Amino acid sequence: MNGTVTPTTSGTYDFVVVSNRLPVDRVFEPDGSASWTRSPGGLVTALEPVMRQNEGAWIGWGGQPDLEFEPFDSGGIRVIPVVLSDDDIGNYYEGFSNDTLWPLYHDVIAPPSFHREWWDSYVEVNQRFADAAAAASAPGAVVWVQDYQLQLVPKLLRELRPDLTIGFFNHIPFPPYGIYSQLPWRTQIVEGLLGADVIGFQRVADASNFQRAVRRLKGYVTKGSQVEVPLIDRSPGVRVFGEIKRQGSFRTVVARAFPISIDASSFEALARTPAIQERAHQIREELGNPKTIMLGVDRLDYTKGIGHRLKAYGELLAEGRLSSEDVTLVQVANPSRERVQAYMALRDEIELTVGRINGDYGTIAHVPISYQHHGFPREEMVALYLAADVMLVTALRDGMNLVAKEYVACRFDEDGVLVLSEFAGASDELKRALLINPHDIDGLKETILQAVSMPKRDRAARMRSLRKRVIEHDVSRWSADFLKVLESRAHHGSPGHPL
Ligand code: GDG
Repeated sequence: MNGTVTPTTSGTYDFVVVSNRLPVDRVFEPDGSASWTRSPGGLVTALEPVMRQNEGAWIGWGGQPDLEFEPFDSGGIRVIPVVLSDDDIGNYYEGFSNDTLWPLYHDVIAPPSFHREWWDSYVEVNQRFADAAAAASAPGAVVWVQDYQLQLVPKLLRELRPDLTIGFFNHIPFPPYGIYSQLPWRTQIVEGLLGADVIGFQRVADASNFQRAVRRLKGYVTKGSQVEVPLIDRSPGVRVFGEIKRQGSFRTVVARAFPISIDASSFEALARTPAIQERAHQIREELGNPKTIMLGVDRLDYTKGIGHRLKAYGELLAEGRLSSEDVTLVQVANPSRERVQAYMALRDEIELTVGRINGDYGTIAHVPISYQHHGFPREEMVALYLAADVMLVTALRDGMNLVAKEYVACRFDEDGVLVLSEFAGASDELKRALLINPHDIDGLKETILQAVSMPKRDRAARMRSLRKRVIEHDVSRWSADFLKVLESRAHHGSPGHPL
C-alpha cells in the first residue's frame, strides 16, 4: 500500500457493492428465453434504499460460466457483471473459496485443501473484481466489499483508486490464529483486508482473532477496534512503531463486530398472512398431527451440525424418551456446493442416517424425520417456522445463522422454542434461546427434551425477549451502523485523505 499507482478512469457510481454473486438470478423459460429475477436475500433488502438514494451499483458474478451481459438496472440498482470461466469457478470459487477458506475459517471441521493453482486463480479473480469496482466508482465513492471470496479486493482496489472509501464485511467466522496460521497465504490475505477503511465481522471474537493475526503477521499496533497501518511498510516484525507514530505516517483501519441481521418486519408480515397461517396448520395435519414438530433448516453443509442433531434425536427415539407417534423432525437440507467432494460425502452420510432412523423407529403412519433435500419458496419456509414447536440450530461453527433470527421474527404468537448452538454468531445476541454445545450429545438430548416439554409461560417469556432483540436489531440497522462508521472514515488517514 504505497499509493504510487496510477488511478484508473473513474466511473459514475457513488455507492458500489461488490460480492461474489449478483443479487439477481438468471431464469430460463421453457421457450428458451431468459430473464433476471431478484434474489430475495436480506442484504439486497437492506442495501436497496441506500442504492436508490445514492447512485448505486452492484458488481458480481451472474452465477453461470462465461456469462457476459451489458450492465442493466434492476429496481434502482445498476447490475454490473464480472465474468467467470469454468476454470475460474473450479479454482477460485469451488476450490480456494469453498475447499480452502471455508473449512479453514470454520475451525477445520473438514480438512482444508491447499493448492497453489487455486490461490493463483483467487488472486486473478480478485483482481478482476477490483478492476470492475475501480471502473464503476465515482471519485470519492464508497465501496462495500462482501465476504471471504473477495478478501484481496480492498487492497487491490485501494492501489487502483486511493480516493475511495472501502468497507469489507466478512459473513463467516475469522478463525483463531492457531488455525489461521496454517494458510500458506495468510500474510497476503491480512494485507488484502487491511486495504479497507472498515472491516466488519459477525462476532467480537472474530474481530479479536483478526487483530491478533495482524499483530502476529505484520507486527502492527492495534488499539481497541483500530489497527494502525504504516503507510511505508517495513519488513514484518521490525518494531518501528514509535518512530512511525511520531511521523504520523499511518492510516487507521477499524476492525470490529457488526452482527448481521434479517429484514424482521417482512418475515413477520408474511407470518401474519392468513394464507400462510392456514398453510402452517395444513403442514401439521399432513404430518399426522404430531404433538411436537421440530424443525431444522440448513444448507447441506458440514458446518451446520446436522449429523449431531440426528444423533441426539436418534438416541432419544432409541431410548424411548421420544416417540415418532408424538414427534416429527422436519429437516430441510438445501442442496449446496454439490461438486465439492466433502459435500457429496456429507450428503451420503446424512441420508444414510435419516434412512436408518426412519427405518428403525418409524411406523406405517409415523415417520420420525421428514427429510427435504430441496429448497422451498419463502412463504413455505415461513409456514414451516410457524408450524415448528422447536427450532433446532446445532451448527458446529456459523458466522451468524439467519435461520435462528428468521424463526424468532416469524413467531409473533410468542410461541416456539429456539435451541441454538453457542458456536453460531447469533448466540451472542439471542441469549434467551436454549443454548447448547452440539458436541455434547447428552447435553443436546436433555435440551431437546426441555424444549419439547417447556411450559407455555416460559416459552412466551423467552420468545418475547428474543423478538425484542431481533426486531430492534434488524438488517437495515446493521447496514446503517456499518455505513455510518465507514462514512466517518472517509476523511481519516487513507492515502487519498491524508491525516
Ligand atoms: C452465510 C454464513 C451468515 C435456506 N433454505 C431455504 C432458504 N434458506 C435461507 C434461510 C436463510 C439463508 O438461506 C441461510 O442463511 P444462514 O445464515 O442460515 O446460513 P449461510 O447460507 O451459511 O450464510 C452465515 C450468513 O452468511 C449471513 O451473513 O449468517 O453464518 O454462513 O436466510 O432462510 N430460503 C428459502 N428456501 C429455502 O429452502 N426461500
